[in-house]
Amino acid sequence: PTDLRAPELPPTTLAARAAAVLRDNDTGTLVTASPKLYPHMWSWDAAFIAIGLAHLDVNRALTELDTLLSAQWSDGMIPHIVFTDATSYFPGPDRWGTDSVPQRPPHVRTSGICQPPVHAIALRRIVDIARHVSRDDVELAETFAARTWPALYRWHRWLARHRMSESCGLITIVHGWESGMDNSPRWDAPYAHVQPGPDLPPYVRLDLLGVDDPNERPSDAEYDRYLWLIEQLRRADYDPEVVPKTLDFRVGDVFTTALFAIACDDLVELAHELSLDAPDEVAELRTWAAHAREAVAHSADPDTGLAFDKDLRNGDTTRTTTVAAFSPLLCSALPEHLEHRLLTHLTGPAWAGHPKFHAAVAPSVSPTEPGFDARRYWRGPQWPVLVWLFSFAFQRRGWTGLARNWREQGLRLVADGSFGEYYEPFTGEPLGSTQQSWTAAVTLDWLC
Ligand code: 2M8
Repeated sequence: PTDLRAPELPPTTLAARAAAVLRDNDTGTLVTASPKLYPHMWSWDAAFIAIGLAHLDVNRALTELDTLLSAQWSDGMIPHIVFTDATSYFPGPDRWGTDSVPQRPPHVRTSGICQPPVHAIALRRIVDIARHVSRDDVELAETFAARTWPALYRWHRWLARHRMSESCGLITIVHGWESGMDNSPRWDAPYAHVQPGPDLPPYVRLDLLGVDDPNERPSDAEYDRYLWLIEQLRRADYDPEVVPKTLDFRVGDVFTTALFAIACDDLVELAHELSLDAPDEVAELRTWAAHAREAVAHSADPDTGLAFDKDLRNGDTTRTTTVAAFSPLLCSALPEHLEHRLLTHLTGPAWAGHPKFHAAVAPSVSPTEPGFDARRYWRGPQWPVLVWLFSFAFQRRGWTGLARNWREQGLRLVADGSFGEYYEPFTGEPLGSTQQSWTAAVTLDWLC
């Protein structure tokens, strides 16, 4: 029904509105993920936001990455939240309890886990955008990239050292929040091992105040588990050696691993383009990229190409099909015939080509899957930021027609100008937060 969506805006108006969202959410040195629900900086949101900002002001885009990198822990981890002074989000810095952790830089409060490593992808994209703007902007972006390359390398080294699973090679996550797809059905089986203890300190959820309907968010039982893992992290003093061996949630994540592979490629490319003298580091990045690709390939079903996560507590392959199962397409992990089969499935009627969808892009979970819920967060809705990632990957692969198609359909999704966090796939109704910064950012990248 049309009353669930505002009418489509023409591209110039849409671009102006997207720019206004980024400006309105800008605190000066960081753009919050959204005004009400997420009043802080999130790690992977910041990368996409920086890409959007680059279309408005390259210098401001670089500041965004600088702010994030200035919160990098001394061991290399980029934390998943950099906190502002806002108190309307839970769990805030006190609950994370990272103030006494020696790796955390003293001037800024952060969470104590990470998110998908898309930052090198963003930096390379920003350098590209700058090349289309002006000579001064190229100079700025390249100088910045040369200065921050070592920090991004250290971030990747942290992942390779502490999170590349010895058994399957996938990047290990220790909290669903690290995947960015918090309550995806991918994590239902691994979360079944997480049994909150009686000593879980009490808490009040604030996220439900930021949405129209609590059914668009994770359940209370899920939140108890999320909070219990924070207790376990605190008790392990956020020690990167201890955490991946002891937490009750330990999963090899195919999607994060695929992104790590292409982000390593991008750091290698940047080193070449900028003539950086770092031969050993470049060699390591190549090795990590190759290992990550192998691990993704290994996690793929030999008949369908669908890739599955690995529950590292019991060695189980989690056979839940979500959009993450198409991760091999992001990093070209499969032989051509299998890749073709996987792509046909992704664009076919169970996924992006579902005949009843408002926009022909992949949902987070297909309506044909048992865990599907059209309105609940990472359990069914379409996410513009994921559409961007896939269309961007298609473009890199040289599949330009497909990339253009997903961009057009992505724009159809966001054309109501509300910049929803996610969208109900059949009606196109915006759900979750509105004025979501990364939605505005990818809209700008599509339009500019
Ligand atoms: C969502 O996650 C946060 C926790 O990190 C939350 O629900 O409170 C996810 O969609 C995540 O991927 C995203 O980075 C974050 C901010 O947009 O919100």
